[in-house]
Amino acid sequence: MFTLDRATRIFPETRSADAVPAITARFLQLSAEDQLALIWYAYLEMGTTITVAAPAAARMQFAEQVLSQIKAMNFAEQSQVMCDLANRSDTPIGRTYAGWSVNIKLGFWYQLGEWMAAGLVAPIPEGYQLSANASAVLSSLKAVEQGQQITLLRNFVVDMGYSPEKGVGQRVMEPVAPPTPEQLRKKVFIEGVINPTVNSYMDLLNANDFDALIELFLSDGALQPPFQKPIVGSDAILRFFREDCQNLKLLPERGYAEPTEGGFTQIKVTGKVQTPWFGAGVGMNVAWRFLLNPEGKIYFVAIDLLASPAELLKFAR
Ligand code: ECH
Ligand code: GLY
Ligand code: GLY
Ligand code: GLY
Repeated sequence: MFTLDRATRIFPETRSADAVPAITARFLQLSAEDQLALIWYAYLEMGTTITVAAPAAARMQFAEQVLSQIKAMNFAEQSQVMCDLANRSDTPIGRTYAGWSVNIKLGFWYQLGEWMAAGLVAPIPEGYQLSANASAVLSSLKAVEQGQQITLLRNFVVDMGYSPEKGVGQRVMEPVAPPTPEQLRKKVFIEGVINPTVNSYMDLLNANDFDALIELFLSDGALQPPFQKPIVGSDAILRFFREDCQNLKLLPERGYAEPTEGGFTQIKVTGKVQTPWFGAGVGMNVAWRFLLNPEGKIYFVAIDLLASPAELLKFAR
């Protein structure tokens, strides 16, 4: 029978973007000042080719109090707050920050970035010199695909702040919007795969219909996001969908299905994903690796950020 550990190893030829964890590890060795400056330069440079969407107001209300507190500080204090976040120091703001969902964290930094550009929040000092290591990390970041660049920026932001024990404490997340009405939903077409579970997975996630989506999973099923450990059990997966997966656009292109042991079916699909932050501006190349039980329920699905576009066409086991 399949164990979770074995399930994670289906389609072992799939090559994910190793550059992301490698660059993240090097980034984490840098000083807080270098980290902030590096992100600023990377963010400015990205802004010349892609546009980040302003966060929805519903999201910003959760960060508002901390943001106004920071806005009222002098430049030295503001720089200190930002360094404390990068250093993961134990401060009240660091603790509040750690309890926010990914999108609130991103919205918070989006606002600080706007204020830095407008001169309302301490800028990166003019003429700041990145250390040699930081320059090298920045060059590596600039050299990878845009989908990998935004994944790196997102990782950097997620890792900041202070959390005593990861995952403990109440999560602060934006409200879950109602799913897309039936008549406005679109259906995906996946070349080479005709599987009702896989098609429903894509269509329901695209419609933000998380309550129906979770019914496709076994109660002890698992979902593994890119570069993360599997999220196990339908309660935890549903929480993840509601907290982190609103308004994604899944654009699967092609796939390959085959029976495997115990009456299970393994299916690999490749295609693109868009995040609401960048819309059609960035298409991330991804693979979904599904393992379905004999009744067609999802026992496991991994989402991999692919190493290169060439991976979109690889379907060998
Ligand atoms: C400034 C300088 C000081 C320090 C900082 C600054 C601000 C930085 C800012 C950064 C903003 C970055 C953003 C990044 C967004 C990235 C989004 C990504 C989304 C990927 C989603 C994927 C979804 C995959 C999934 C699929 C499934 O089937 C299941 C669910 C799931 C400059 C001030 C910090 C503002 C906005 C990478 C791949 C397909 C697994 C989710
Ligand atoms: N190949 C799409 C990207 O740059 O992410
Ligand atoms: N946190 C996933 C996204 O919307 O980009
Ligand atoms: N602006 C990105 C979002 O609303 O998710």
